[in-house]
Amino acid sequence: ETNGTAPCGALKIPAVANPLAEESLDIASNITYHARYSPHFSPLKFDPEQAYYATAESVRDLLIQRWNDTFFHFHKVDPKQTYYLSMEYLQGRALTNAIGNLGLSGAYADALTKLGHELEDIADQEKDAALGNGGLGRLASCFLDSMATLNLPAWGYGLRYRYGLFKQRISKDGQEEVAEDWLEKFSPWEVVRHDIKYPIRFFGHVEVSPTGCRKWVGGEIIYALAYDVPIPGYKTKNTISLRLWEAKSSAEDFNLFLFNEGQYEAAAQLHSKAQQICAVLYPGDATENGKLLRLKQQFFLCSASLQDIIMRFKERRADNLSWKWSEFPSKVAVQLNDTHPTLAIPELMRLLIDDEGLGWDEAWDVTSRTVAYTNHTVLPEALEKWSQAIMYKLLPRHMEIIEEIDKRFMAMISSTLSSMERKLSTMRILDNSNPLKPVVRMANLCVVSSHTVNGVAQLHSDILKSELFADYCSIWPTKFQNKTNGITPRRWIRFCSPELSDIITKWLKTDEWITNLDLLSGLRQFADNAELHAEWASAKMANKHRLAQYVLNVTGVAIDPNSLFDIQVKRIHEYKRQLMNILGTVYRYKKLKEMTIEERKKITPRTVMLGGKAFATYTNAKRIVKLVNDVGSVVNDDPEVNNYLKVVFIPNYNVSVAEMLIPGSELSQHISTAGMEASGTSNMKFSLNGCIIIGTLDGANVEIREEIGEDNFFLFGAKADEVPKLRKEREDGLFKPDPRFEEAKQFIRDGAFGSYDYNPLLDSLEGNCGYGRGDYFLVGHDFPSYIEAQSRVDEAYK
Ligand code: HBZ
Repeated sequence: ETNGTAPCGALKIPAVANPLAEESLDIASNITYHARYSPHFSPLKFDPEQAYYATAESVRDLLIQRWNDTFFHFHKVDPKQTYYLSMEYLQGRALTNAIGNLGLSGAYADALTKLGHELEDIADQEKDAALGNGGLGRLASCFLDSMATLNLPAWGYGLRYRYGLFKQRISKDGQEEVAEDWLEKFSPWEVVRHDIKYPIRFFGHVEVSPTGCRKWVGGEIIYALAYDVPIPGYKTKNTISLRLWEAKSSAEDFNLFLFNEGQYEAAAQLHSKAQQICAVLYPGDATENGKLLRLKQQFFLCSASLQDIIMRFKERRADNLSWKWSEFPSKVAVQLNDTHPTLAIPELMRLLIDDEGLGWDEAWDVTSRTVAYTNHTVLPEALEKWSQAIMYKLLPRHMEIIEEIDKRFMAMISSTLSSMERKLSTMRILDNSNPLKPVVRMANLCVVSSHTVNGVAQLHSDILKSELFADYCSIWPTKFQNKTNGITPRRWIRFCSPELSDIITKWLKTDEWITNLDLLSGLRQFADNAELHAEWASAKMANKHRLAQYVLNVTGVAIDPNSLFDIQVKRIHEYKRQLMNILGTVYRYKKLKEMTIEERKKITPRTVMLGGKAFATYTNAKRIVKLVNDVGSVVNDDPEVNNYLKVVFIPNYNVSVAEMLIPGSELSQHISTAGMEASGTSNMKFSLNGCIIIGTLDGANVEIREEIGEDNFFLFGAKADEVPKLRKEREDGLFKPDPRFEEAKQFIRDGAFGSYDYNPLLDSLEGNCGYGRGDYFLVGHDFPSYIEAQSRVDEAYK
């Protein structure tokens, strides 16, 4: 079924116009079949929930054949496989995506109508699979869709967290976190593979044989069991796998004797330890226990995935007795999604040396030609460092291997470079500068061991080369690359905004743009076409109405679809500067209050929407969430101005909520301190949906601005290369705040939005507070140019 082979063995599988035609399958009867004969619920019920599960199962039937065909095809062809190792996948919902990728949206909608349901209501029943925090996790999921669509032989590996990212509830006290039970009933998209199970060791010690071979023994063994999720490509049969590991203890570890003695907890000790491993995404790591658990999770992912990868590599050469380990890097690419799966490096070395009997040099050659690392942050506090003491305890053999890598690396740079002494201390993998708490620098281990290191936008990759990894770049200049992030156009326009997509397809006279966004530039020739403008405006208005209804449902606030819809949605972080947005909104509110009725009538009405989750222990982020809600309560209830301004906090921002918000957006805010947002990906989603950007020259904003043109990007704020000087000036007491900035802060301090004490939050923008470095994120510096850019937006919108 293939018609040629692309580089790396990527396969061209011809698109099937109507896959159902060949299968002559009756969708409605297949759904009914599942409702009847896959009885997950009491019989004879077909309400939306049951209809969802039956529909999903009928879609899964269609995917299974493609999935098996894909597996066997690649098994036979044996191309180089890409393995994406990620602690996070923010998959969101799967039903609409799968049906859309199969080209069956219309057929399923019709079938469900026959059965008395609407596809949209049924799709709404699905819980988001939120096995990730934010951009990094969503990037992993977008990559899976794109790799499947590009017919690439790729696999994703991750963990099957019992509880994913928390559900955010908003009360009068601000954000509350509630466990999100995404598996409460079950997920119809996962298939447990009872035959795919690997032992994972923790703790124990290293034994040395008389011949000098080292072996890791003892400790505890937990099993990794595979759960596979099919990832269908768009308009192709290629259906790849996301393999999520679940932790299990073996029956032998259940102590029947103790249980019968009434010692129930002791009897099931290992069972409960296994359950902890995949219990939650990102367990709090403030305590030693929390750190140990997070490290266990990371190793669990790495060890299980590498054992699986090696098994597959061997399986594919079962008929060839003369294969060599040196071929491994030409058949296997392991991409590390940030440093979280760094332990894949020492684990691959251990498996090759201790289990497969390779020598150090051969194992190092294989490992360093196989592994590549993507960096997603330059924030020093986000660069992982693991205590050597914890590592010795949990992974004694890996710690030995890391020490050896560090030793050899030091020897290499000492012999090749002069006067490296000063840099050695920052380039080393082991950081022993604090003898009480020696640590392993995971990013350094990744850089030293990977063949390629990439940043996620041009500016970010440049900063990696000139700052964070500058010393390494001087010895390995070609190791560092840029790979600007991307998003899947299927989920982020085709399926979430079918109206706009149909218009684009109509004018371009092809839907090829859905797999090749370069073709969108073909719309330029119609830039002045009034008919296109009218169609576009009507699609946008329909999406705004849908969004307004959603906002009313979840917040009780009625918003006006004729106002400018201004949206900032992303994780709440001081560097992303939601605080600047809300201060600007407070300033706008104050000015509106001071205006006469006649003056107000000239104002562009605006609805400011903010959404995002704050990490549970991030105090200032939680204060920002509360402030936005408090400002909203006052502004929305103020009859003098609420025709001109509404402020809404969108609760529980997640992938499905984004799919609702983005199509209805007109202005989106990407306003991080320059140099701090590695890329951003929602900026791409908003732009794709015809939304204008207000933003700084940061991350992928820079490249987006080049693509969409300066007139579609309201630029403000300091440039990345000015930031250090501005911080220094602040430290030296040379910064003079703009009176508008002072006015907005003072209005809040005076209690305009209630009695909650916002002084600690506002103090972080002054003096030497916040990060101990006084307005480290330069809100005060950028505020005046931000306000002015917002005024330009108001004028342009008119
Ligand atoms: O990765 C984000 C970056 O902030 C964003 O700029 C970029 O577009 C995106 C994809 O490249 N980073 C994250 O989302 N990071 C995390 O979620 C994270 C999770 C666990 C950590 C540290 C960071 O320990």
